[in-house]
Amino acid sequence: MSLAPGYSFRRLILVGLSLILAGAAVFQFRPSSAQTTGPILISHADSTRAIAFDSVTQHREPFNAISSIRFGSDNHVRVMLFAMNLTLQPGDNASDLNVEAEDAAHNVYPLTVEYAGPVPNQPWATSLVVRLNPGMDDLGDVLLRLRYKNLSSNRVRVGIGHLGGGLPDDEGAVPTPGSIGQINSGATATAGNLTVAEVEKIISQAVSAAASLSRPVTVAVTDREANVLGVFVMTGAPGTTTIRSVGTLGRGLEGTIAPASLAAISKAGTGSLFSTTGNAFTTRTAGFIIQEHLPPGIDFRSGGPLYGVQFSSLPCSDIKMPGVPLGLSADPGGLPIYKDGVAVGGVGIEGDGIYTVDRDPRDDDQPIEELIAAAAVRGFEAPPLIRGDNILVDGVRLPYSNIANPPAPATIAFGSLPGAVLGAFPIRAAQLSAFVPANVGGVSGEVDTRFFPFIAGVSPAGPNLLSATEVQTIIAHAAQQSNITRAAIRQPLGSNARVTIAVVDAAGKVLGVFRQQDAPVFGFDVSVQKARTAAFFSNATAGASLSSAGFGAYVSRASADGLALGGTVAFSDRAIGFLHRPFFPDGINNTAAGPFSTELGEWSPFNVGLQLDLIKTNLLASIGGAAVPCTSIPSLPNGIQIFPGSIPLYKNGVLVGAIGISGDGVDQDDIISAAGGNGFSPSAGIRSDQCFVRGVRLPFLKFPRSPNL
Ligand SMILES: [Ca+2]
Ligand SMILES: [Ca+2]
Repeated sequence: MSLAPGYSFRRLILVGLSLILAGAAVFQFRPSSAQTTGPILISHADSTRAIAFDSVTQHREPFNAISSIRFGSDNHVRVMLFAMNLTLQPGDNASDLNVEAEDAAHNVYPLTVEYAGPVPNQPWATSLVVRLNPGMDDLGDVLLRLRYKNLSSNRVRVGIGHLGGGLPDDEGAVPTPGSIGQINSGATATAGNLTVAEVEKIISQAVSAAASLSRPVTVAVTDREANVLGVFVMTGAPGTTTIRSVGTLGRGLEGTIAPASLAAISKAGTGSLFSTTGNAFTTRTAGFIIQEHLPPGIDFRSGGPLYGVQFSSLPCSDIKMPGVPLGLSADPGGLPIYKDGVAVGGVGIEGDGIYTVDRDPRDDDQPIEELIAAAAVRGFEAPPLIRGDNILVDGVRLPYSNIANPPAPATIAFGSLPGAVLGAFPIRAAQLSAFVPANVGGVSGEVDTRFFPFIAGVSPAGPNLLSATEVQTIIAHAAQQSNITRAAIRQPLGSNARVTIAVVDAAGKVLGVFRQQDAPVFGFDVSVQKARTAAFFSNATAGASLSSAGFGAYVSRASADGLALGGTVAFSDRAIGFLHRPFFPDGINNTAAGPFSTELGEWSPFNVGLQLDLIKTNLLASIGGAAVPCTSIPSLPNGIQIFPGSIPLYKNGVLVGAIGISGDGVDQDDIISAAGGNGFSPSAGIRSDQCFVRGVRLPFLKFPRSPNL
């Protein structure tokens, strides 16, 4: 290996980028072309410590000035730093930049800048490779300053030899994450930054493409958190769509007729809620990961990792408000919207009269709705690196969109488009975010103030309640584990997971929710669903609650499989999901369904079994405008979830609640659940993996191999 110029800079830059983006959920920063203010060296969100790592080994600080291994023509160590507000004038290059380090004794070390270049897809950020001075021994913290001509940056802190010591921060020094302070503006932050003009442009591009194809459709645009920013109905567009996949017509939601506008909103919202600066997913991606096999159609493979996610962020939810009308969508034709590499919303197209799931990922079908959605997002595309088709799950490449070359007819002016804006959904800009910045356990993130500060549980009554301090500890431990867990669904490779962490008490009351910076928003609702599912099924009242709510048939089926649902078993969501598949064991063809699932003959993603049956009545009522919880069971107000990422919590052998995690791969969600629940775990003897159903051991948790960064 040699440190030739350009050595893997792109990969290194992208590793650093993921760190920068810890502070970049809400911002818009445009460097001026004529630079008059100094550059800004980027720090972590909660300190003046630099975002920095060894440019060869990618190790983080502390750094030694001299490498024990000779990678190139010398053994000096190079460190990668990042700057904002730095625009080199034509003809200038790295040699016009200087970095100096000052130690505790006020010795100043000039450092050579060997490389300066833009960060891919982040034109506001510059990456720098700086060669350390061999005279820098075990100094502890030094303060680094960047100079460009007569302009000087802030100073950031880096540990040489060891962390700590060094000079105090400069007077007035503040953290400088990729945000210029707007990250701290709290309640004034918006859910992405789409403007009215941009919403109109996206709709115009969609409608112009649809008109050129003579296919009138309904177009919806949503912001980062799935607030509707406008719905446009073309003249002649079908007013309704029919929910239909495999399975028996009339069962579950199969055959249900829904307004096309609500389908379009659900598709746009899915693009919004699934996508981040680290991954861009579409409704086609969603359809791939919710079916009875992964990949769909491949026998003897277990179900999709997000099996059941379609029934989350529902309009009846008490957590994600507003929800998406039909839940998350798997009907191709919903794409995320990006600006400068940042996820800012989604667009959804409905117009073919069917709301479905792609059952065959092999045929490269190009549905009209997906063609039009791809035309809509021209100029707002997701960065190629983070698209679903650059993300592999268990070695399987996820789909993104089947449209490589969207139609691009001349764009008709918004005011001349054939059709009208739907009165209920006028055009508007990105809405206020439901989240405000917060830091838990040293980890940056966001909270909904309804669920922060964290509170104590109220169930079960008695001495074993979770205290607010314990909830804080549990969530902090989970966040700290997530920060060191290698992400499954984020680019660049080597990023850490970003998840939402929820803790509930034994009756499903939310005690706290913390969303890591840039965690996908769908996990907000799902993390609570997962926690409530573990608490509910592990509770002594589970069977009785289901029976009294009219779902006794499922209790009987569980009983026939030897499961009493009476509080003697600690059920993780991985276990409940395993019992809620149309095959038992999961994915094994020619077997009977699990006790909570529809049998395969009438099964579909719209007729899954208990999960849907619990919510069906109230979901349909809420789509019609009723203000009702998703189920009639008080401890399950936003329904249950049936893919992994939660465990029940115990004190002194008493069930006190559960923790739920959502946002990355499900094995990652499991290990983060376990870390959060450490000290409150069920005793080994009552875990679900001590149970056998039809001779098969149930799972409890599954961790990723070599999980940590
Ligand atoms: Ca459709
Ligand atoms: Ca297909």
